[in-house]
Amino acid sequence: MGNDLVIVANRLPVDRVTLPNGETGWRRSPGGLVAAIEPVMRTHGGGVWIGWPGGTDQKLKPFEEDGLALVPLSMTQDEIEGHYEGFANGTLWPLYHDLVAKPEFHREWWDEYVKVNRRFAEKAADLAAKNATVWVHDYQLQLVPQYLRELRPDLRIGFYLHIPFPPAELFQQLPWRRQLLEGLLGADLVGFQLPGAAQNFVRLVRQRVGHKTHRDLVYLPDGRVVRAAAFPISIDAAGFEDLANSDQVVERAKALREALGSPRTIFLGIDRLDYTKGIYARLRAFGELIRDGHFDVEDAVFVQVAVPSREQVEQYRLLRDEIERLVGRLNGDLGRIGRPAISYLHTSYPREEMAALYRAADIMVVTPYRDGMNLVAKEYVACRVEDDGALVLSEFAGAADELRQAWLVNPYDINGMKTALLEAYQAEPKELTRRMRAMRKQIRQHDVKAWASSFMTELEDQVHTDHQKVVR
Ligand code: GDG
Repeated sequence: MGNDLVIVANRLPVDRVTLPNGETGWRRSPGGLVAAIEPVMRTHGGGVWIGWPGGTDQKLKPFEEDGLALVPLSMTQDEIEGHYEGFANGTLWPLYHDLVAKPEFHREWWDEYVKVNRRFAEKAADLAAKNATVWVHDYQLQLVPQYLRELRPDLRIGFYLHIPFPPAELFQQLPWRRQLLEGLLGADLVGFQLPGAAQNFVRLVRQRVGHKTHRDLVYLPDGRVVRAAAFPISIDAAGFEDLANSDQVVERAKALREALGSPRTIFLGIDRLDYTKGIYARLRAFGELIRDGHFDVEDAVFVQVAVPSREQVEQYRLLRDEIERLVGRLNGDLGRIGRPAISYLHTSYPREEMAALYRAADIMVVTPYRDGMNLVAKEYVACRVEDDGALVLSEFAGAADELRQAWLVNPYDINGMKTALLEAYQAEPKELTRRMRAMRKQIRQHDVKAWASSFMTELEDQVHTDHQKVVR
């Protein structure tokens, strides 16, 4: 007995909610990952998902939610601080995002990271059937493939990194660089958002671990072959389109415009409040356009949704203060009574409200300094069912590789961003339609289901190839 498919991710795909009777219940988390993986689980006869449920509750038993079999893996307070807030979000996150913030290296964080990765691997080893497939997700769990391979050499193991994988010059700084590379090499297939990331990985393996490599393949001394390749993640495009077309969302989008005072143009930003997302610089650029007299608050407003994130981490608290100071200053300098230049919301919203915001906004502004993909940009495009609206997108988001018809910007170049914002503001409807049509086609053809199934197909083929090699 056991499961033919095991998903291992830092978080379970559910959020804890308090029910009206005071008891704890669960609600499916928003976000595409679970929607993408569910069909894959179904074709594998169910499968099981291992993840941290949040909090330090030690007593949670495996449970089922919405037909998904979930196995909670609890963490102690020390593990949360060392593994999650520490090594994952204080070391790896800034390092993998081009040093946008300074990564901290602490040996005790690393020890917790190792411990937690080992526990995830042991749990997956317990739950997987003979020759089962295990799909491990993201930077919090890069050692799991290796530990799992040691415990269960029969498994086929896939790993997918949702964030960028940095060039050797940056990765090299990590005191534990070799261990992390060896951790990933436990997988048969290592997936990245972009081809450049896969190349970075293969190059580092050659340089730092000394294995032979050829193109996207790594040859291990024991005869195993590991493949590194790009699988750009996407969204449930049809789902967003249907949502955007629903009466409720159409009505809500109208109401939002009116609530904002029916300006000619609504600019929109929606991001986790994270220093990689470039929120501060984009608001500055917008403020300067008003100050320079290109438009005023009657013509244009900026709605910025900043979704609370990692609030226990010091750098995130500082960032929040900086952004909120800037918003206060811009509204004080540029706003009028009943007309703030920036409508700033530090909160998260249900999916319907997100879709209504996407529908209401004329210009979506996505300006990360570095982003694995950025799904918000793709969701905006999917919701533009009238083929209008403009996307201003950072060249340094993975999404820029596919959404070539966006106004692409370098987020470090404030003047360049101002020019792009202004061009989008002044663009003719025909131009907007031409660009949006092309982007919508791309998103429709490359949705999240295609992403998940191409990863699974490659994973199965990869193991098959190894097997033939051994037989030969
Ligand atoms: C990481 C990588 C990569 C946000 N606020 C609300 C809400 N969201 C949803 C969005 C979108 C998702 O969260 C955010 O995804 P992003 O891709 O924009 O950014 P990260 O959170 O940094 O994600 C990233 C991604 O993983 C996937 O591989 O693209 O590069 O950094 O789907 O819609 N959803 C709801 N309410 C909110 O308030 N319902």
